[in-house]
Parts: sequence; structure tokens; C-alpha cells
Amino acid sequence: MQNKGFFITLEGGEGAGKSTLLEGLTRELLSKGFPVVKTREPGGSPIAEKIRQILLHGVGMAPKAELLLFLAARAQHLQEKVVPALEAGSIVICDRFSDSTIAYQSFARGLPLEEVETLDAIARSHLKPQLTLLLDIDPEEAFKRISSKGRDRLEKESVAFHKKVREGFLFLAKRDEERVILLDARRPTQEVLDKALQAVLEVI
Ligand code: Z5A
Repeated sequence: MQNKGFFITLEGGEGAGKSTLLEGLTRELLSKGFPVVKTREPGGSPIAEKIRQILLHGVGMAPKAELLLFLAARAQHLQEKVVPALEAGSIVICDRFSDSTIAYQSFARGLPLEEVETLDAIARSHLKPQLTLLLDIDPEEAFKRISSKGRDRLEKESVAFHKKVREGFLFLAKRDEERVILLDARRPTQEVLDKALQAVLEVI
């Protein structure tokens, strides 16, 4: 799929600093005059946000149902928001995308990698981010940053689960090193933002 815009995704475990980076990058790029659309997954459009509520708070969800709901939300979000914004020439920055599906639903949940990748490619109509910024941090360290109150269904998974998520992200960073920039999420917020901005400005 050819677009005039530029598609950037932010990835990493819970509490790694994705939302903070999303805000910082958007602010910096807007101040430099770039058209930016910020969004997130699961969610980012009205129907996808409804699916998000089921995903984060549903009880007794089967792993395959979970996978298919993340992908349903993705297909909707892309059609309704991401693709039109890219066609209009915007830089779209999305908090989480397909790498999260591979890290959570395959590496951590245990669904077969090939099946997850095949279904994900269908959901995103083969659209790929041109740049992914992966915020890497040990989950135990990241958990200290966030309150244990109000944790959602996935956040309540064990530390072992979140360590497998991290392994999944690191596997993807190695496999797709042209696209994925690995950032040390333990560094101070401003330093992470400076490095991320530098990586973005080099490619847009
Ligand atoms: N999920 C999935 O399973 N499959 C999929 O395909 C997709 C998603 C797309 C969505 O949750 C859940 O869905 C997620 C994966 C799953 N579940 N989990 N776990 P989400 O995206 O809404 O939630 P999250 O990704 O877990 O976000 P978060 O907890 O809000 O983390 P964050 O956005 O990465 O962090 P933050 O809010 O920017 O920062 C957390 C705190 O750390 C905050 O107080 C900051 O001020 C502080 N912070 C940020 N950066 C720093 C630095 N550099 N140093 C120190 N402190 C910092």
C-alpha cells in the first residue's frame, strides 16, 4: 500500500513510557510544522474503543478470541483513522501495533507465531509501519512506575508473562532491525525523547 504520509509505531511493555513519548514526539513534530495524527491500539476510533473495553475488562476470554478482537479493532482503526490520515499526508504515530500482537498473543499467550502473523497481515491489509520505536525495560522495573490500582486484565498477568512479552519484542527488534529502533527506556524522559526525535527526523 502506497501512502503520502509516514507511519510510526511505539512499542514496549507496560509502563515503558509509550504514552509519555507519544505526547513528547507529537508536540515536537507539530512545533516543527509537521502534520501529526496521534493514536493508539487497541482503540483509536469509536468502534475500536468499544472493542478495547471488552479486551481490557472482559472475563474468561479465550486466547483466540482475544487475538481476533485485537485484530478486529486494528482493521477498524486502520480503515477509519490511520489510512485516511496517511493518504492525507500526515505522520501517524500509533501507541502499540502489530508487534504488540506478536509479543503478547504469540510469545506470552503461546499462540503459534505463524498463525498470528498471517491473521495480523490480513487485519492490517499488509500495511506496515515505516519506523518502530521500541522502549525496552525490564518489566519489574517498569511496574514500579505505575500504580497497582486499577490494573486491567493484561496488566494483571504474572511477571513471567511480561518477561515473555519483552522477549517477543527483542526478537522482533533483531529480526527487523531496519524498521525497529531499540531505545533504553530506563533513561530519563527527555533523553528518550531526544533519541526518538533524532531517529524520526532521520527518516521522515
Ligand atoms: N495488547 C495486546 O495484548 N495485543 C495487541 O495487539 C495490542 C495491545 C495492540 C493495552 O494497554 C494492553 O493491550 C496492553 C497490551 C495489550 N496490556 N498490557 N500490559 P495500554 O496500551 O492502554 O497500556 P500500556 O501499554 O500497558 O500503557 P501504560 O501502562 O500506560 O504504559 P506506557 O504508556 O508505556 O507508559 P507511560 O504512561 O508513558 O508511563 C508510565 C509512568 O512512567 C508514568 O508515570 C510516566 O510519567 C513514567 N515514565 C515515563 N517515561 C519515563 C522515564 N523515561 N523514566 C521514568 N519514568 C518514566
